[in-house]
Amino acid sequence: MISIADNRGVELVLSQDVGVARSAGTPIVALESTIVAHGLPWPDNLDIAKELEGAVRDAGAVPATIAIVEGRPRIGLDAATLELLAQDGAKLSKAGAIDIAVHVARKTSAATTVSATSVLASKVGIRTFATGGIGGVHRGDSGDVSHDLVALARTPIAVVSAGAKSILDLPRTVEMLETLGVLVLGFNTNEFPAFYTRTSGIQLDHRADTVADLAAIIRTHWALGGGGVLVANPIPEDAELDGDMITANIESAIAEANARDVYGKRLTPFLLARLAEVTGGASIRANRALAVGNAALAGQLAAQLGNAPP
Ligand code: PSU
Ligand code: MN
Repeated sequence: MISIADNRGVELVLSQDVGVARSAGTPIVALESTIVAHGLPWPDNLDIAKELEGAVRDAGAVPATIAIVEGRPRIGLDAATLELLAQDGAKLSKAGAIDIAVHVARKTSAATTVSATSVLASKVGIRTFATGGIGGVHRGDSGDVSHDLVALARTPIAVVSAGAKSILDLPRTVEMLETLGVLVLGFNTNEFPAFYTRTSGIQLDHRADTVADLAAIIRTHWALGGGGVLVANPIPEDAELDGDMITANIESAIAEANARDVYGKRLTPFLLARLAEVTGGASIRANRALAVGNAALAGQLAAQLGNAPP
């Protein structure tokens, strides 16, 4: 492990692989740990975490799964730490960008969401990040809007995502991305993908059909001082779920969350677990396929964007 301090003195720990890649200029792709700890059940979560890292490697980039371990932000995890995170996931805290300081100061551990992962990745010069689906505006009028959106707006990183989880209010999520100034690029699609399905009926302003076109736009966006970019990559066709089936199950899962008064950080993991149960694991298979697709695309994109200079 290689320990570095950022310019304000917060210690960040790079895995050997990531440290070498950073010095050599090999492209690095960040991966989040909340999807492993809280988004998917053991032991599938460990298999999927490894598969995501493999998909990044196959594309010629180096994966950096990010988490906070005993107060130290870790950029790239060794096999034993990844396994622990997957196995003890349910007991672990879920940290958004807002929560990082609490864990660092108190030397506690947490899985990192899209917001926390983006912020930490960006601190070490990583420009590309693959996830399943970002957080967004929750349905109903609870006022629950994931910090992922605000953090993305502020952080110059390209996040490859299968749209946003369809448990959310997708039209409001897309509007909020625009309000905050997050550039959304559909990859081979005109529509914002709905995680388990390729389409949502929501038209996007911009579409790119090649990785080179994506990279050219993203580089220009950053040259103009822009922040986060969301690359919306639909689930592969052969893994897509039936829209009516998943919509009905999502609605019943949300009704159950409301009846049991589940809200805040616990809401997303609760809904994902409920969906896995009622679909007999189909939602997990879909989640896996889309996340692996995103990791592969992020690997190719990182090869063109490179890392920020160390
Ligand atoms: N994508 C998935 N599964 C997940 C998540 C994303 O396929 O579990 C996680 C991400 O870490 C995302 C978080 O940042 O859910 C959003 O949580 P919240 O809605 O509480 O902000
Ligand atoms: Mn929330």
